[in-house]
Amino acid sequence: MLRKFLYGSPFPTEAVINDVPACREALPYLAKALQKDGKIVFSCTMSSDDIVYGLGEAVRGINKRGHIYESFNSDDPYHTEDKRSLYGAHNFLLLSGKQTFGIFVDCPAAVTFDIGYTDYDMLRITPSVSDFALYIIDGSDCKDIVRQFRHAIGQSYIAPKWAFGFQQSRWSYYTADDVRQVVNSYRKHHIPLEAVYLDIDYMEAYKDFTVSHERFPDFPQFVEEMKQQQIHLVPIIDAGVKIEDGYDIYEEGKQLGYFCKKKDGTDFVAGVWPGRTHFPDFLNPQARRWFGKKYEVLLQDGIDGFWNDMNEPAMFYTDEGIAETVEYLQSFDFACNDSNKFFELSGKAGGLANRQKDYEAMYHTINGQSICHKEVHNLFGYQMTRSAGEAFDELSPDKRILLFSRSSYIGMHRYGGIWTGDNQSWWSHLLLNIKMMPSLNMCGFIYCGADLGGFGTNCTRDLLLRWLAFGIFTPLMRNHSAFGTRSQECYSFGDTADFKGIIDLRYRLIPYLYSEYMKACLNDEMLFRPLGFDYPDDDIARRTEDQLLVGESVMTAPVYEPNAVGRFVYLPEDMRFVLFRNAEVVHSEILPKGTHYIHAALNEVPLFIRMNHLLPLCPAAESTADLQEDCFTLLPFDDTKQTVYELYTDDGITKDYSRHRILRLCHE
Ligand code: MIG
Repeated sequence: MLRKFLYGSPFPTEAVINDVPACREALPYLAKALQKDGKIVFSCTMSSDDIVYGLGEAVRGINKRGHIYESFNSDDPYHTEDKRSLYGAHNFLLLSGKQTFGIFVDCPAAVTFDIGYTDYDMLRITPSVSDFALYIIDGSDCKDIVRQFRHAIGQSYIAPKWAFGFQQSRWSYYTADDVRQVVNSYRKHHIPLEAVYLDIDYMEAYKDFTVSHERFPDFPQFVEEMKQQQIHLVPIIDAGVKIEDGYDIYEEGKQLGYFCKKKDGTDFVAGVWPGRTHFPDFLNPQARRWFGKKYEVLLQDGIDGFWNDMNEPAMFYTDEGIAETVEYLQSFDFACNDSNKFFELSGKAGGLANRQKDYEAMYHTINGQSICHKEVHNLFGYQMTRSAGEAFDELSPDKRILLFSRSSYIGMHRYGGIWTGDNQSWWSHLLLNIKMMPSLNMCGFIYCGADLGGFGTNCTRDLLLRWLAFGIFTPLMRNHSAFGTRSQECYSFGDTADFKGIIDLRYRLIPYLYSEYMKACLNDEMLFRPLGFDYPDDDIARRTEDQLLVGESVMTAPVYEPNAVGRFVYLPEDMRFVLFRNAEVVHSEILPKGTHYIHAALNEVPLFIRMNHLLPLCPAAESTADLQEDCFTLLPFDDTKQTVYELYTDDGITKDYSRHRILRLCHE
């Protein structure tokens, strides 16, 4: 049962698709009070055993207890455990324990979640504004509550099947020849590759929907050339539109009044990669439609995938911010002998980016009404991605287009997936990637993944191998790294056989992964689940955060520490331990419920097959187009017994999901 409680008159976020009537009953579970500052605070006592799941893209564990989070979409490339905000606002919590229920705070402005941070046994939720909706979801268990929530927010975006192939990215492959070289290297070593990403430097002066003729002469021809090699090119689209006379997007947006404004009605200006830009007013339906149509030029060039970046929106600077800083510098007493003053000075320049003051100075125009950006901040990336997603429904009604975004809000999951932004080449971020996946799935984000190998700082061979060994399970399996970091492609670390072995295994798993992915999208389920969701009565399972269930048949227990030769794994029931090397089974045995140390070398991938379940594998291939899905190897939990797996298949590209088939794969 899902109940909606209304406070004030909230901005329609369209996170929930049906018009749920507001409930007049007393609010269950939570106490409501007014804080001294006038903000409403909802609170409840948690028993020591309660686990709090949720918040989607956020730091720390699967159990969110012990920290304070703030939903305020932020471009912050340091995802350390002290952070309160990342790029998304996913305000869904699920308390599991003495009382089990879900909470969704549908508020487009900042919301604070104090989850046992101030007091370990208190949950306190404080929206920064007084207009919002609060949903309370009751159900029989965690899975049921998530299913109901997901039903309310609508079906998750469905990616094309080719987007389950291995993808390579870097900031940046500057020229067509750079891209060719990446493709040739992968093909030469027979490491599967499906897509190469174009980061900001493919554009002409960072102008959206342009392609540099100098670096990519005859772009449509190049897209075709790549297509011949079964490679998809995926260009980035940034939120800011360069201010430049003669640039059509700028000229049109300005003329039509489709850019965000300042209080005085002039167009708001912020500096991002192109220099000074305007932000399209994605919250305005007409502007959204207008911008979405712009993707058409790239679709016409043969492009069938996009990633939307910088849509928190990120701002490097504004003229107002610079003016303030200059004024500060001019009045600064450089002769002073006060170290605190000098700390303040060094903070000033860094403080130019993403200033609260700038978010407060920006305005949206919706149905002729002006709304301060700060009140609706968390919707910006959502509405940018919706703009593209809705345009694709018109421009490409039959064929699925790959689309994912950096910033998001619940509701955006209907239009695209997400990647988790600028992580680092740290072992702790591999673990963070593992822990984030089920939280994202709870909020409807199923097509997602992290930058494998880590975005910032330099990756090492062992870290990349271990990260890929987890990445083979994530729908978006993309290696991406930042400007200035060492090469991170799978052929950049000497012998490539180990990389090939792991990525080959990914391709062998694709039929299963795609099948489980589609079931999760179509039936409002989670592809990645914490163990506690399936084994709610097992206290150890409920506290295990470094192992995940992937679909119905598999449990993964990735190695995420340097120099490890294996790891301890907790089995909540008897399971079959299968170890792969070079994408082949090298060890397979049933292990009893309990804790085991399993060995897994750098070039090996362990996985576990659940009791009475079956894992189908197809032969390895270098591209999804070449997958042979008619000769499966069936790995059952118990090979002496009959086991069935129902494999969902469809053509992987059209949008008519009713034309799917269910193959009954039976081991006997
Ligand atoms: O300010 O386009 O998260 O994936 O490579 C950095 C350059 C802008 C941030 C994205 C990252 C991308 C980078 N972008």
